Amino acid sequence: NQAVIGVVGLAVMGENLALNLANHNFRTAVYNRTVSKVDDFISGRGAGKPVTGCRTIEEFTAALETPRKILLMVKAGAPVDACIAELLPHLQPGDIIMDGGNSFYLDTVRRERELKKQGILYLGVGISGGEEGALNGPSLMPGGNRDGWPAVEPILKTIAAQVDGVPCCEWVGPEGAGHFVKMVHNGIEYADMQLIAEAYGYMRDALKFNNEKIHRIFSNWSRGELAGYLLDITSDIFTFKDPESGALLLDKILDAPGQKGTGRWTSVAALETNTPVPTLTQAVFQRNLDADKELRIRGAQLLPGAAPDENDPMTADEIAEEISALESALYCSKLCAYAQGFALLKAAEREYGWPLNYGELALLWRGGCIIRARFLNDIKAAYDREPGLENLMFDEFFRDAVKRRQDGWRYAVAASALFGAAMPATASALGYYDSIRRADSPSNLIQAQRDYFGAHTFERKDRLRGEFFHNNWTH
Ligand code: NBP
Repeated sequence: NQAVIGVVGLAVMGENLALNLANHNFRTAVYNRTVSKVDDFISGRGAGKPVTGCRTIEEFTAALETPRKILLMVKAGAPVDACIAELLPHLQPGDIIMDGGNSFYLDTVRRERELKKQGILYLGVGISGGEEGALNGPSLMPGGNRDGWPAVEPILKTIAAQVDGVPCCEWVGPEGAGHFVKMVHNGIEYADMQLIAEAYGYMRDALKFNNEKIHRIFSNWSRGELAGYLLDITSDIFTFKDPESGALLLDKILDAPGQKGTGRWTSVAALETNTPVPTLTQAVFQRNLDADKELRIRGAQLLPGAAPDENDPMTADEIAEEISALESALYCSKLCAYAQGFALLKAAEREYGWPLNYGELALLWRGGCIIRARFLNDIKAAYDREPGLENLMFDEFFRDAVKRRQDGWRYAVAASALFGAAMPATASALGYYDSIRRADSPSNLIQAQRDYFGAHTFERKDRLRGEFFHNNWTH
């Protein structure tokens, strides 16, 4: 009774994925460095399911049918290399190793190339959806050595989230493409979360709405065009009471955000490939800035802010307008964040030769993952209309969507600036939008400055591109 697949690493993700596989009747062998976790799993959540607990690597590799299909779910970085080194002496050519962790995509490129030389088929599989997704259906972004795909395709497609009968799992591309796509997903996730938090901050600090009102607004938005998992959970968060005080739990949570680094990788990859992703990067910077609570407390004491007029209370119409402007700002900024993320995906083709199917990627993210949202259907439709779309913002549907909303977006950014209630990611998105629609940028001045101090030369508007000139500015 050989196992169809094996999972190495029984922490949160590995354990839930092993259960997901077993629940779909794939006999699953499991192994974990700390062997007691195997025993706990077999006698606990895995009891009565088609799982084979293995206490050594030898037992584990012997328990698997060939070619072996092994899913690594260990901490990203050195642990992945350690697991591969431990497995290798017990594998044979044609065996498949999948890394389902949040590995850095260039590590995946290196591992795939090294293992190919030994006949081992290596796949970097981006997995999103956290604990719940892992158990009930994650979004899966497999890439790497395509020769390994046919054997694992039916398994991965079965355990993935399904939306309208379509599994959120499709081959992404060669080498590190799967992990690259997962990384960009996480970068978009950072921006998405930050934009929602900024709308909350504006409602709380500038509009002085109470939590009940903010809850109603998020809950309304979550049923409209912004519908998606992150707004659902945001709305839900406003219903949780702190068991100790009875107050809203959110009000008790320290405003010092954590991060595990995948958002930062997205920004680094963007810088390395000269791809502007200001909203995604602003979201990472904002986590850094907000994490320094002490600095902000000192800043609050030392730095003067705006002095907004203490006007009469707003009328119901004015309040409705403010809310509608904020919703427009969130929609348009979110769209810019996706446009930046997809531009970075495009850079993977340029930089690494990984042609990606952008519409297909939007479908992968419709279920299972954190950024799942109704909106992704519109992105898929945009790439169906024009697979080579230069920038997501150029699509006719989105151009029209922004046309209808841009007044509200501009108002929200301006009002937050006047009030001094920072909405840096929202503002950066508007800056991105206004920059990509400006045929004449002020960078002629930058070129003049560079030529002035460093003789870096410039091209001229009245000459062909590629002809460079230098002016003697100091004669
Ligand atoms: P962790 O990232 O916390 O990793 C813990 C696992 O790694 C344990 O099984 C541990 O074994 C094993 N491990 C370590 Br640490 N060093 C090892 C080594 N040198 N050799 C062998 N095994 C080693 O687990 P997780 O939160 O389940 O996440 C797994 C992967 O999935 C990560 O890459 C994570 O970034 C990614 N991911 C997580 C989520 C999420 O929501 N948590 C979502 C999507 C992707 P031990 O028990 O012996 O210490």
